[in-house]
Amino acid sequence: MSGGPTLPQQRRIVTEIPGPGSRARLERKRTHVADGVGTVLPVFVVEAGGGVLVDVDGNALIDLGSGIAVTTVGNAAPAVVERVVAQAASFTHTCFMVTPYDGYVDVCAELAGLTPGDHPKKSALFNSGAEAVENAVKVARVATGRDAVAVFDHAYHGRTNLTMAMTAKNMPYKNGFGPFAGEVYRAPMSYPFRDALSGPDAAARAIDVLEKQVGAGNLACVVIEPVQGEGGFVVPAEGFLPAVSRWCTDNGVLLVADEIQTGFCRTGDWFACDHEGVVPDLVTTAKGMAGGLPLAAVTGRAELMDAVHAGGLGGTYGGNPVACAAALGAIEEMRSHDLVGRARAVGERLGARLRAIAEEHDVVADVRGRGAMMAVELCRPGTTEPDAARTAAVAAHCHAQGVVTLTCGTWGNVIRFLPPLAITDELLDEGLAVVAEAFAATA
Ligand code: PLZ
Repeated sequence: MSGGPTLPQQRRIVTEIPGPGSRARLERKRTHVADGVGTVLPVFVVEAGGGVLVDVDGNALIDLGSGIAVTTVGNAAPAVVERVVAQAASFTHTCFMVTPYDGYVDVCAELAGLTPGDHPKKSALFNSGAEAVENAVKVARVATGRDAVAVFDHAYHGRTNLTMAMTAKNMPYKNGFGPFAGEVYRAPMSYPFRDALSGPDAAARAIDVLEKQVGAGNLACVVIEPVQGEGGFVVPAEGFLPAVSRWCTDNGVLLVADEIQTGFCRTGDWFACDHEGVVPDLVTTAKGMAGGLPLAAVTGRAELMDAVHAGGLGGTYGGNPVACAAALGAIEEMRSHDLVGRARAVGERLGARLRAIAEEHDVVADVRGRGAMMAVELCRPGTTEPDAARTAAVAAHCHAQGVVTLTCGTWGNVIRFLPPLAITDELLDEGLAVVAEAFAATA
């Protein structure tokens, strides 16, 4: 068995989904895995490559979710596999805080070059997105000497205690898990479909809340996803991010861009902030950066990153050598296959198909996104009333037909598309044909 791009890039359904092999394993999962850990589509995967997942029953599924925006370079991408195998064979761990190695420093050097802005930058590496966000807040608090953290409606920043406080949605992320970390304040987001405000007007509304309810002088940082992920692929109106950024600069508040979902080519730029030329003080990255291995980073202005005392940042596994090798492989794939350009092309294809679906089905109230990060929001026709039931039905139909789609949104009424950028046009078209069929079948 071998995954990677040698795997035939075709959908093949040979049993019902999930098939008998997956159903038997699901029983085992119920016995041994905590019920709190859910699964979107319970087929057990045995190999994967490019834009295809193969399950234990021999079904080949089209992946339009990239394991939540992770396998941007494709599953089991050659440069990732090659470097991971070589690194694992030479050494798997030393702990960078004990005895360092090149891979960690190489990743930090890449991050300095790739993230927005050409000022001197430094990075620290971690295991997960949530951990990166936590550390960005730590850096911002030490660098500014202030406590308060501003986040936005619909935000998602993780599941740890501080990041739960920063995440907006109660179910399933926060319910019963409090008390949450203090000094986290929420401002209204620019959400053009729902507020019809211009970017500058939405920024003025958010800034007014922060000035009146928190006070600029108390704020260490404003943390924002430049395009929101879990919250519903909300793209702020043009001018919103630049205005928030300017206000931060004028008030000594650090702007932290959470690019964990948007970063590394996903939106058709290296980073979503690049689209409007916004240069954040700190950037958090994870997901797509390392082609499937757990790696995350905080990258920021050198003087801010260096405000933290020696030993103040770290962790046993942060910047693990195998994960760093994977990141260097993933970045190599992004460059050699021009995945920034590919994300734009995938976005055009996706956008055209989704707009065609919207023409035919008035339950689709909004089509939005950027690059290979596109979504449809479903509402009761002619209203902005969320239709989560129809959303779930469309997704379930896609799953039964072997197309992995993900939902998101505060009201659970958004279907998001974030295919691996290694997906072929044919496979993408076939996946989207199934999505169109799903809208018709659930009408
Ligand atoms: N910030 C913008 O998208 C992770 C979460 C899935 P971790 N999003 C997927 C789930 O249900 O747990 C995410 C993100 C943004 C932070 C995170 C957190 O990243 O690597 O999951 O901790």
